[in-house]
Amino acid sequence: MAVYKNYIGGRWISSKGGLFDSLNPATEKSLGKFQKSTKQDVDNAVSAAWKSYEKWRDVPAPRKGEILLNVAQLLKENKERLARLETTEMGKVLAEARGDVQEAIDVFEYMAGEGRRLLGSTTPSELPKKACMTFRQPIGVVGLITPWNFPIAIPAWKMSAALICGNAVVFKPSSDTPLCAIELVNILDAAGVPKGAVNLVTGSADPAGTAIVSHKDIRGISFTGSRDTGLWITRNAGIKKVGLELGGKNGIIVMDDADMKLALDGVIWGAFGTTGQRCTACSRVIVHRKVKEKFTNMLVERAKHIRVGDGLKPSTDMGPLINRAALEKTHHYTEIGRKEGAKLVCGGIKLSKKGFFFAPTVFTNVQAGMRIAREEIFGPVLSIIEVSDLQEAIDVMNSVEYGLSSSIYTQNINNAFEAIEKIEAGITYVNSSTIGAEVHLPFGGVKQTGSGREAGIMGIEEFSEIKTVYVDYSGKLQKAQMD
Ligand code: UN1
Repeated sequence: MAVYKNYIGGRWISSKGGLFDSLNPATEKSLGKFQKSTKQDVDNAVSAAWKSYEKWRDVPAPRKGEILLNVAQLLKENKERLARLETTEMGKVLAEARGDVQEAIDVFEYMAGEGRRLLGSTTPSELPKKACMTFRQPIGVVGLITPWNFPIAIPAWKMSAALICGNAVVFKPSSDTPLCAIELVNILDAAGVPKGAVNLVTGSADPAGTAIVSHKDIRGISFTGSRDTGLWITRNAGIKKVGLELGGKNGIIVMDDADMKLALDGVIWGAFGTTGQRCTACSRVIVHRKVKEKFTNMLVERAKHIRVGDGLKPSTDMGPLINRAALEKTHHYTEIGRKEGAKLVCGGIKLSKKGFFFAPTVFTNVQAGMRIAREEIFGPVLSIIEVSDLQEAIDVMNSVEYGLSSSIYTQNINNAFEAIEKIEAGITYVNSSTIGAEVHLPFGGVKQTGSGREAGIMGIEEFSEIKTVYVDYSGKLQKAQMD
């Protein structure tokens, strides 16, 4: 059995904390042993990162961009291999795993271009012969804590932005997908990212994640994961620059004037793509009462025919859940839904195979206040909620504590713009599903979904500090607000 190590200061190093396994969720077979990193490992990674930072910071940003472009190129050359590995470790179907690697390629290309921008601004002074401007500067050493559901793309969003801004990184991936992280770090190394600029420590939230969050020499944290962990981070990070991308309870509104077939495709993809394990997954369909019955029938018919299995098989539409705990949690929520009085019309069962397979599940007669309609399940469970008009649909959409993605299917432009204006979410799609974010646009949410935006130009904001500069060339003391 292969044993994989941490990558600290450009060397592969064992931890004294012991080992853990990463399992293929479709077969429950181990893919290898990984380091259970300790606080000492994190300390070592932070020291190595600071050492490297001193040099990396001073590399001209366009040159940094060339290295990021090399990363994109190597990801392209390894796309198929990485996608297969990702399906094996994370479970998503191969076509989606390819998409995940493509998203990483896209963001490294985008951020490479940022190397020739990283724009500051200039503005006039209130005084003569005085220039006012801003420059972007790195934060320093940043901690990146990433989830398993996009095990290549999400680390890539964070790393590409962190590196182009001149930061050095301590990277802790989810314990469910350490092998994808190792592969990504290998590619960064081969592309010419200097030793120590990216340091990898594998292992669990406690002690490795905790040590990163509370580390006095880490100046920024970027985290994607659960709301509870996000809350813990806000309480324990101290005064650091923190970006959080937490949960979602994303809805799709289907109006009575919607193109039903198009809406159906969007709902199926949003709810059951990645086995419902996206922050952006659709877990609520908010449907106009005039079309509710028709739409429900169409939906159940499609959901029943989704082929669940190993994501490597071309015949599979939906892969397994990530682990046994996720399987139990999803099952538990279907029990909660039943007890709350929702009507189970499809699925609701664990599939009797090896691996963490759960049937695509649909509930009707769901009330907006029920737990299955409010809490993030992160599995293939969809709730159908009936409404009478657009206003009620928007109220239901906004009744949850999260606000990441949202969508409306309608042929009426007034409905569309009303929804864009009134839905409380970081992302609204019109006539498209809740998933499908592109890397050059901001990504993130409102309310309990978190703070900050990733990707695009906003990703640069997250990983840089602004230096304000005044240059007085008058040759005398000029006093702002007084002269
Ligand atoms: C996530 O689920 O955390 O739009 C990220 C999408 C993907 C990114 C999802 N491009 O669903």
